[in-house]
Amino acid sequence: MFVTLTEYAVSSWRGSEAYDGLEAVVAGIAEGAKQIQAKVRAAVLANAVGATGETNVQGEVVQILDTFSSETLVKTLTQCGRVAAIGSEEIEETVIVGDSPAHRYLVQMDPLDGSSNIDVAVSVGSILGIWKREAHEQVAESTLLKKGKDQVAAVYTVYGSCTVMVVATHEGVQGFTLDPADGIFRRTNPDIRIPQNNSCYSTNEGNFKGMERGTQKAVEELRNTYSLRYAGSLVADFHRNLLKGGIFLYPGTVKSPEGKLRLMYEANPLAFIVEQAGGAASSGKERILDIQPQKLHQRTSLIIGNKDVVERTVAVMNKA
Ligand code: AHM
Ligand code: MG
Repeated sequence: MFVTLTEYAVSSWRGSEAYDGLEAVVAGIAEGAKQIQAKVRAAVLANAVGATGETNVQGEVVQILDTFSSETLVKTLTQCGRVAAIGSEEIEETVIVGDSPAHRYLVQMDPLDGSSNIDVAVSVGSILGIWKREAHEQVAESTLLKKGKDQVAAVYTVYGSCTVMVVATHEGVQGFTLDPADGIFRRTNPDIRIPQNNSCYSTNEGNFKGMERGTQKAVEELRNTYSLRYAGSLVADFHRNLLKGGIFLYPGTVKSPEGKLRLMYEANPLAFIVEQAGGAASSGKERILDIQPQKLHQRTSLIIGNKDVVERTVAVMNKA
């Protein structure tokens, strides 16, 4: 029999000082994810695909489903009663929820990753990093600017051929699948460890010409060694590499040295998860989890996956 997400959360976290209230936060994410995956699957028939006509804080086109996903998770995380503040890719300012002693957690999220794949039936997902608020710590935007290594948990979901939810704490990484028969997440992938036999690399080869020479050499080496797999949704590429072994890189280019991906709600949560699963994540200059954030929406170059391959790739990048 499969352990349900609720059973896992209750047996692992209830009554523990380190994870007090995390059960409610993860239940809030699970509820939001269920609503988002239903909306994603019904979107074309419900005429809910396409752009809203607005651009987000990154200057990127906002899709109707981006806005729906952000509003849904803000609502379910607010209702869970344990979240003090939320940072969202789709919202410029920090959302302040509450500052009572019960509001112990801070969440940073990319509510719907893989925007360019929303309308074409390719996997998308949500990415969330969870930090703890110190008792009596004031809740403001700066409160959310904590290093990735201070996360207490991280979660991502994939809305693909099935809906999965991966939850990591310092106790390890657990994978759950939504049972369409009754809407319950059941644990299908206990204690995930990234397999040692790295088999693929994932990067946007179309950016090759714009890369630094060292990065080009690293990509050439990967190209000559592994199969290329690139969906164009970070969360989907990451999930495959986590389960099968692999490296994902979205490095900076000469024109955009910081790359495209966002530190607080893309790189940090996935870096926490990959490290808990035995892998590694680097910006090319330092460990992702050690970066001191300066602002909510800052970008970073990201190299993430099997530890040995990440280390070798970063070494080649920096040799030239
Ligand atoms: P998004 O959060 O707006 O969807 O953008 C991030 C996405 C990642 O999911 C993916 O890895 C990357 O952008 C793909 O970018 P590109 O099309 O430049 O390869
Ligand atoms: Mg994204």
